[in-house]
Amino acid sequence: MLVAESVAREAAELVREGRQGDVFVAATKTSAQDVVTAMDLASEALLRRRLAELRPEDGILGEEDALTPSSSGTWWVVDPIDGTVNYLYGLPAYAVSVAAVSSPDGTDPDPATWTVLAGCVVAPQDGRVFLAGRGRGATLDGRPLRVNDAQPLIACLVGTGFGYVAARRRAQARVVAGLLPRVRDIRRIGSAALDLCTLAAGGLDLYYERGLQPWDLAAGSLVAQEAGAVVTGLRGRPAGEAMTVAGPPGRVEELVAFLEASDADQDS
Ligand code: LIP
Repeated sequence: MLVAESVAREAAELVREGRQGDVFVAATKTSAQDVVTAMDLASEALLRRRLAELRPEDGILGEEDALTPSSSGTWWVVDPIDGTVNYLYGLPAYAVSVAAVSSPDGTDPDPATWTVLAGCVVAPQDGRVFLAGRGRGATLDGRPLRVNDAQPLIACLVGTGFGYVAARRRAQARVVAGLLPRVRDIRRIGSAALDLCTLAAGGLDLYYERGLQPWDLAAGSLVAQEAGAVVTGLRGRPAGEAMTVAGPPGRVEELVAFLEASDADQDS
């Protein structure tokens, strides 16, 4: 936990300072809307450098650079800026996310099989620090976190997000259109890490999203679980790229059932 918090804070300070000036798009990925800024690259370079110094035997899986191998069975899964579009537009909902995970028999880190050991999500704009250790609870700025008690679905504030590719967004629009009349309201924060941490802090009742990458999910999923949330996929599968659903036991099942019936894990 100490290493996760230390390096996440360092990268968050770099990212915060970088927002004082102009922010430019350095590259795009899956579509013209899927942007990378120079600060994404600088933040991940800092995270990789510091983790190599502090934990040289561990591997690193990051959003912007290649997987580095692990000789310890532990990997660091990092998102240098989660919520890059918000960062580009100067909107406050972006975060640095750092998690330590172990994989069975040294296989590469995969949300379907990994065990998240520690996670830290730092919101550079306002300095919030979300921190969790496996079996050690979750905190926001040192204060314990607990998810909201299960509410009837119609009373639930539900977070979600949308992909960068038009075909997926069309399918996601169909799903959210069916859900909206069934819930209190929808919030689209723009950072999966902050969605999961906001759920842990009681700012959302439920969260779901299709298309999360390992680095979007790793730290925030542990913060949510350690705050009492169930974090899962659909059809008995673990949370991952196909679908991630999070919420209190006794309510999350109803959202899972709706998403399964809506084929929300498909792009058709
Ligand atoms: C973002 C996710 C968010 C999703 C966005 C984007 P990025 O990650 O955290 O949940 O809705 O489309 O994928 O690209 O800012 O690291």
